Amino acid sequence: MMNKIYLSLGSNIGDTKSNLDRAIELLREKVNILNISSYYETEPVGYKDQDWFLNIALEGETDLNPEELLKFTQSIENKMKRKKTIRFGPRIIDIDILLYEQINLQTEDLIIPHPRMHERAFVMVPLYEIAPYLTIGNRRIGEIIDELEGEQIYKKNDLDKDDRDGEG
Ligand code: PH2
Ligand code: MG
Ligand code: MG
Repeated sequence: MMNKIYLSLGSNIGDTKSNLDRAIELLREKVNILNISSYYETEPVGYKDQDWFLNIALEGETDLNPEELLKFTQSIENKMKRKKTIRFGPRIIDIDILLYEQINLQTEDLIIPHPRMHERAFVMVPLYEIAPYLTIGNRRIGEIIDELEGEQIYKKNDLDKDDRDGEG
């Protein structure tokens, strides 16, 4: 049985676009990817003294359970040589589980829905692009975005997107 999931990916070290694309390709081993947002250039949140991020959201389905999915996303981060640095600091790749079916889960290393997702434009805006009908808790995603504090976030132009999709 396939389970619907939503992930947030981010990168702010090196060739950020290639990093996201590599992570997407690695995810395909165990996740059937259904939809990928545009790329967004986003102001760093949490720890300001670092480069801007490139962020995307994606929708997929998987047979992995939440814990297995976490292990799998962490194995990709490790394969891409992500280094442990400060919390909210710079990283080659970050893959966060946002939603897993309708599950609410809280363990030592995993909380679903992602506990900070609704505060972050760099998560919510890409997610809204691919799943505008979603509700988180019992609030519509569009409504949550309307109340965000105006972090800077810019959709990369469509030329770049065509290039990624191989449609250009
Ligand atoms: N990730 C963080 C901390 N801050 N800021 C932006 N703009 N994008 C991110 O992906 C991001 C962040 C921790 O994972
Ligand atoms: Mg993160
Ligand atoms: Mg993370």
